[in-house]
Amino acid sequence: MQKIKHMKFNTKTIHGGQKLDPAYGAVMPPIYQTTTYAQSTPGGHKGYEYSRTNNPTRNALENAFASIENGTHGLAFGSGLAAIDAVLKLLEPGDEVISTNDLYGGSYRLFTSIYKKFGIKFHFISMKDAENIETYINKNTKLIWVETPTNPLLNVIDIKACAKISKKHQLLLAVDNTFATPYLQLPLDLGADIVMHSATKYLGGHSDVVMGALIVKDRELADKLYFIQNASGAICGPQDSFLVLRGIKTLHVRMQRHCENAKAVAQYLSKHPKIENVFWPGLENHPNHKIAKEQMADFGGMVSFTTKGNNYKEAIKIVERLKVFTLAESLGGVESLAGHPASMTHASIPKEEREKTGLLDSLIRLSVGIEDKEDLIEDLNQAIN
Ligand code: P1T
Repeated sequence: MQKIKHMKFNTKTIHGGQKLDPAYGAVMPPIYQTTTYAQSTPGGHKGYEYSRTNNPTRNALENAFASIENGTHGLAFGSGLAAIDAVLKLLEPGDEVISTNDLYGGSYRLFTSIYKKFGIKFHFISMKDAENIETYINKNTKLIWVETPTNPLLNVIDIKACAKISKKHQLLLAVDNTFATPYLQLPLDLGADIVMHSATKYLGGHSDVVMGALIVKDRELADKLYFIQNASGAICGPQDSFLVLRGIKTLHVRMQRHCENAKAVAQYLSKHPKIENVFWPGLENHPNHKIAKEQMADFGGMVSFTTKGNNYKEAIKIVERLKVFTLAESLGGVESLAGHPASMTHASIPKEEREKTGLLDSLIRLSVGIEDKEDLIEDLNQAIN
């Protein structure tokens, strides 16, 4: 039995969807490291048959996912890309997808290198103005794929406006909520049908797990996705489920500090004479600052910037000189990371495509951690100067 019915967000991160352990009263769900479950007679079991289909530790996490995103059903996968893959398996050859043109390079690679050859057509478009989506809708369109804020340029897309369009044309709207997390924005409340996460990032929060999540609020859609999850089998293990469940319990306190530190870093970079552009939705000159203010509770922990004159070599030198920030792929952990998207996370997008969206060779992406902000700024200062 769920502890209490109507919880506020911070309470949900700790208790949402959780049941007290009936066996010994363990406060955390046990790690059910088991493949299979004894049956007294064929089909005579306690709700669990085989751990690809269902596992109590994974279920505890999936219930937490559903709770924090205001959904009714959560599903955990072996990676963020496995979660996206499950959504795409809802489609059939001939179907069309309209996607944000600025998105994680691995999502782009999955769309173009795997699903294109199965006859799915993708339109990568700017959604800074959501009305642009309607231009690309035809009778084959089935799915709108939105990442907001986008990786790595931190564009913000109006989810409510996208939902209005998806509902008008009876399309599915999926939102990759990895950068924002439910602490900052709740896409299902804004009208989305599917929320997706690379739980590897802020939900896990400690750079020790690779995992994906889907959350929905419709029974029929949930059943289709559960079928795909079981039939394709890209699940995560019980140990990883436990770790991400533990991570979620501090999501709200971590996010608060990520946002506070990112604000200080973005303000510092904005004033630096060697920096050309700073991308952070909380800056008043951010092109979608107004939408960000409306749909997000704060502006997140990711900050990107370019050097003056789009100087590639200078950007590489900066990331190499950093000492507190670690040069590494990924984001959303407690420690600060820096990346060079053009040669790292977004290298799978052709250069011409990258540059069309503004992803320049001098772009540096920071995942601002929860260290002392003074140390982070001092580190950036020594690396840039
Ligand atoms: O890495 P994985 O858990 O499979 O998640 C893929 C993914 C999906 N969506 C977004 C917005 C992401 O940022 C990612 C993964 N991103 C990185 C590894 C990165 O460094 O940007």
